[in-house]
Amino acid sequence: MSTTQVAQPMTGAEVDQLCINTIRTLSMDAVQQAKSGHPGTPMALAPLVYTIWNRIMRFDPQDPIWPNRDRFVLSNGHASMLLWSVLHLTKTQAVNAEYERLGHPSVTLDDIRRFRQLDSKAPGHPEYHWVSGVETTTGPLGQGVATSVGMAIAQKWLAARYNRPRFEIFDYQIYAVCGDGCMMEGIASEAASLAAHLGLDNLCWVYDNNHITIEGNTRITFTEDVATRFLGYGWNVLRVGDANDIDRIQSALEVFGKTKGRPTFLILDSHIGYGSPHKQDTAAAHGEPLGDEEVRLCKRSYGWPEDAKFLVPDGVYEHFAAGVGARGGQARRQWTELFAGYRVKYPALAAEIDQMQRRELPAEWDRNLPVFPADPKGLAGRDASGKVLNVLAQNIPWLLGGSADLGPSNKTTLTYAGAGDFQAESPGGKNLHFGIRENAMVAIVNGLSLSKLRAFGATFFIFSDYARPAIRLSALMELPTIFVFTHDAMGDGEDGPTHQPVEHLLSLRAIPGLTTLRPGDANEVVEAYRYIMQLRHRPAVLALSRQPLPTLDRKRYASAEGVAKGAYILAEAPGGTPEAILIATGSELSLAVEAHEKLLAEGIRSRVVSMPSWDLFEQQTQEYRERVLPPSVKVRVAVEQASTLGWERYVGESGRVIGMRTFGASAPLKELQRKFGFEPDRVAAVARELLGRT
Ligand SMILES: Cc1ncc(C[n+]2csc(CCOP(=O)(O)OP(=O)(O)O)c2C)c(N)n1
Ligand SMILES: [Mg+2]
Repeated sequence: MSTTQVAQPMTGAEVDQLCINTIRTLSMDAVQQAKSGHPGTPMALAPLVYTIWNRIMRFDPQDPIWPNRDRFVLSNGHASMLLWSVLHLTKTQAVNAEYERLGHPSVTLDDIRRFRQLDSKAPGHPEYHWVSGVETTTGPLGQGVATSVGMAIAQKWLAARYNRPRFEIFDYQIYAVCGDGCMMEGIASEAASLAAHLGLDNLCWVYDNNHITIEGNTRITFTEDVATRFLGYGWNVLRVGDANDIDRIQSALEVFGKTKGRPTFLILDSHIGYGSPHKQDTAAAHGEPLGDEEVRLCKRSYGWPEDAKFLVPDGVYEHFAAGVGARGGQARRQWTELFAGYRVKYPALAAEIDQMQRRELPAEWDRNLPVFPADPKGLAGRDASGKVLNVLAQNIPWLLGGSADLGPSNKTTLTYAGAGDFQAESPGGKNLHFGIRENAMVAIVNGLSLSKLRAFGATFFIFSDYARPAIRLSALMELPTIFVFTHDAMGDGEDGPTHQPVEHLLSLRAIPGLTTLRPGDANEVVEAYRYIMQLRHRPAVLALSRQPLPTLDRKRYASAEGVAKGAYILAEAPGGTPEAILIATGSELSLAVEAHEKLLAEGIRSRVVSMPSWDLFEQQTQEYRERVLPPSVKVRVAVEQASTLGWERYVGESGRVIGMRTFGASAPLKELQRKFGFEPDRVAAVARELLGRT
């Protein structure tokens, strides 16, 4: 048979099969051409993805960011060819970062031919922000399913706030597909437990139960009873015993659609590498090309032209257009009409939805932000943060979030009247309770953000380690998420080294695109939030103190507005030409100021640079950076209760870093400050020593 001679299908079943086999063969061909990738799972799950997309989902390929679309998450991101195939076959349109439709397809056949190659819109794993129609970046197993829980929470919250009688503005569903890997990852368990607790009946996970992972059959690693586990969480558990039975799959998905009060877990028994005579049901089908000969044999088993490559037979595009295209298009048009009526009746709410979709802030979002008067006793970073968050959350209706069971410690609880708790029976609440689930928390915050809510998550800074994988994805996805991490150094003294971060600042500073801020007093906290809130495509981390920090006298020292530049001259040397520069962040800022005053009294001209954010400072012009840290001033001392690594770039060869080279210890903070040298006298002494004035 030549490539064009596929017989016109006669029956509905035949055309279904033709579409499914197109997904399979595109996937095999792309992997073969790239000489890398994962063919087996797309071959097995093509019927599932076909059924979800073409029979069930309300998704309009013409407008992949229509707010009320159903969401599809491919948590087993290695099977990305499933997504590239279906985005291509549905002719899903491209959208840019400003949410404008570009008038060309998101994934072309050429992209698929160039699967995994530079600049192809068919990369190795699904990448949000790179390919339109991808709802979230996946690849690190477990992240996708956990993120889908955030999407489901978002839908519930949006419905609670915006739906009105006869105006169901938000009623979409979330589908996530996952494999054994996702099921084994702990993050999925955290997320599944919370999803059931919250009764998220808008959420369906389909588990590809193929008994295969990279090292072989799961009998060597994974023998738990997954169904019982999910029943235990409180999910509605369904099973379809044959991944090729699309009618059964459809029925199961329809049961999901009718299930109230709990999420649905559909176990789908499948055969990895389905149709491959030598590789089906083996780990070999997971992550390597099948080989030319095996590809030919697979195509033969599908009744496909054996030598055809990247073939989309006649009728396939049309069938997707008649399925998801027609259904999604109609749903979107109806919604657009509904929303026009809503806009007339509820203009203020409609305006909120518009702003949220564009990641804009409402007018006067920063009104009533506090200004803290000078106070030597001062305020803890976390307390200042709590006050600011409570103001912002009242000004910005769609700002919400919570903590991993540390709300009272993180001071992230929204306490104003009407803030409310998000629970199954109160889905309009703005206080989320993540429980002790830091891993899932951040993925869920990502899911909220992908749904255009402005979301924050909080825990102790030390446990950012548990949250890091999803923070990284947040940066990779360019999401404006907010992470509030308190107890940022040795401030919780007696808790000891298990609770005292050392390497965490450096490790977060190393994540590209993530803005990390460690404000030095209450007014710097305000300015940090002011900066963060205006971010549209970048996540931010706030590292905040547990203990009170003196509120600096901003009449004597520079305004805290300098925070937005990452570093600024807080206290200047008399005459403006310093002999020494003291650089500090967070709780060490007031130490540096005290040391500066001591040096001044001795006639030593020092300058204090407050440096809450390396990342923001690096974004400034060279001129500004050299004004703050003039290259000619070699005597520099940096003070930070964290790993010293990296500070060389600011203190230079002849500077000195007062920081942590070991873990902390369990003792009252004062003793720790003495033991580890975080005292004004020591800072002054180091400066004197470097100046040769001992
Ligand atoms: C967190 C994480 N660990 C490891 C990997 C590497 N990895 C990619 S796929 C895979 C096996 C996944 O098995 P399964 O989910 O059953 O996928 P299947 O082969 O059945 O498609 C592994 C270990 C990963 N992507 N993410
Ligand atoms: Mg598997």
